[in-house]
Amino acid sequence: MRARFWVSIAAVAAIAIGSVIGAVAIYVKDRDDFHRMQRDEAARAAHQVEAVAGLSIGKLSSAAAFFEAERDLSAHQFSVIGRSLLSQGALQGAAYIPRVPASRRPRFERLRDVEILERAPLGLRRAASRPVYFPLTYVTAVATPKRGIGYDLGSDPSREPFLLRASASGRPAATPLIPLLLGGTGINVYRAIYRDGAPVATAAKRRRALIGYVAGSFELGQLAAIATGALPQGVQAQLRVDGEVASGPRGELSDAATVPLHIADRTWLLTVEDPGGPDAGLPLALAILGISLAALLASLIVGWNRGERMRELERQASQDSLTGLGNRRRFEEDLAAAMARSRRDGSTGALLVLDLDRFKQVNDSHGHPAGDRLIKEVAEALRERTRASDSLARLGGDEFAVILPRCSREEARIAAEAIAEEIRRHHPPDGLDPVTVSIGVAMFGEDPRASVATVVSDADAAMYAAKDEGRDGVRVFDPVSVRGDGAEGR
Ligand code: GH3
Ligand code: MG
Repeated sequence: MRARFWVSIAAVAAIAIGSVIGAVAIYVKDRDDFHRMQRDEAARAAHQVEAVAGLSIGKLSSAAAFFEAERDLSAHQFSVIGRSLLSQGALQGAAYIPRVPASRRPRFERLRDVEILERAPLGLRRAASRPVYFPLTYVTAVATPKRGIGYDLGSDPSREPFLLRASASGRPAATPLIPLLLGGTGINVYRAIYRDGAPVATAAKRRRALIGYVAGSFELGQLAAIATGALPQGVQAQLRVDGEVASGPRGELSDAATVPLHIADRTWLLTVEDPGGPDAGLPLALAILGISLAALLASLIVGWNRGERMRELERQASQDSLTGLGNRRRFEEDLAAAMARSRRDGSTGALLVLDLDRFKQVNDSHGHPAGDRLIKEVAEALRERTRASDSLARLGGDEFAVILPRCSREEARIAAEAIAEEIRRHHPPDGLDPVTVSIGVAMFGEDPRASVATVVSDADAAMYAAKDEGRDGVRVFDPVSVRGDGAEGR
């Protein structure tokens, strides 16, 4: 029973552990799927930003090529190509500065919405004083008369190193985040312009061939909007550059995907946090269900085991361990119950008390274990000779009791004779001699005042009478005769 109990508990534990493992496996798979999806979302958004920025940097190259060819263009050709670049968005503005003696004022052409003044502003003078042209950003004053203010990017210490980097490398160079001249925060990307056809294979050659720069600017808000626009609704995007959060929520995003984002020669980081997250509901429900089921089964098994143990203890407490028959306690309960039943239905029953004859001799001659075996054989013979409704008990030593409910005095006598005959004829194995038995019979149900004790004592008296009569016989107690001497003959 213990083994069965522990096997059941192990099975229940396996259910609980299995459901938890299953739940964890489902959750891990969900989480992996979610992270893959989130990484894909981040990569898509980063590519979108790179594509848009790449397009603008490509336009810078077109503008650079335009300026490289400047020397070979007439004012008219300059104007036609310049307008075309303007309409494509590759240029915000262009000014044709013919090579004229320094004493003569340069002539400006007004293109699109950039106000270019006829009078040389501060920026131009600076530019003219350099060996190369630096981009000039112009803003128009609102006051009348409108005066433009030129700003020479090369004069700005936060921009100049990147202009120099672009010219030295021959590739577009991006600034870190800076305040943009036209408002907001963002980055500038510079591209060097080299004299048309000049050798640019080495840094020294590039320095000699340099004639100027083109610049593009990217407003941070627009970059962030491109990334956000490429993401599903509700997904948060954070842009980092140089270790700082440039846009999006501050601080670390939890359970987020981060991908690199390249703009010119600078790498940004795009971190994306999808609020969806892996679905923990199903795995949680599975784990709870499994554990609840296991807990329920465990409590049932423990309860059932306790019941089994109680029944086993009860059985042991009322059973004779050698023969498996009822013991004296059980016998007294059975007799009381049988007497109560016979009082209820007005029937009579009989108690048979049996004692083996000269049993001591068996022990003495063949040893105690042989005596034990004989006691078991007698118990077996009693079982064979009685009905299922009869109660059998071993009262101790070589003494047994049989309760026969609903039987008359005569029927009791016949049953006792049959038992005596069965034992008499029984040939035990192991070379033991057959034994005989003395049986005393007492009726109950005839005298309503009789108690368990008096019926037992009546049967005992009858049994002792049988012993006195020479053993191997049945005596039925006769209540009419004097107690103690009341056993009548067979
Ligand atoms: P009598 O005919 O007068 O009954 O003689 P007896 O030898 O059977 O004597 P009695 O019934 O008084 O004694 C029964 C003996 O049974 C006493 C004891 O040595 C023996 N005995 C009691 N319990 C056990 C037991 O569990 N196993 C064995 N082998 N012998 C037992
Ligand atoms: Mg005896």
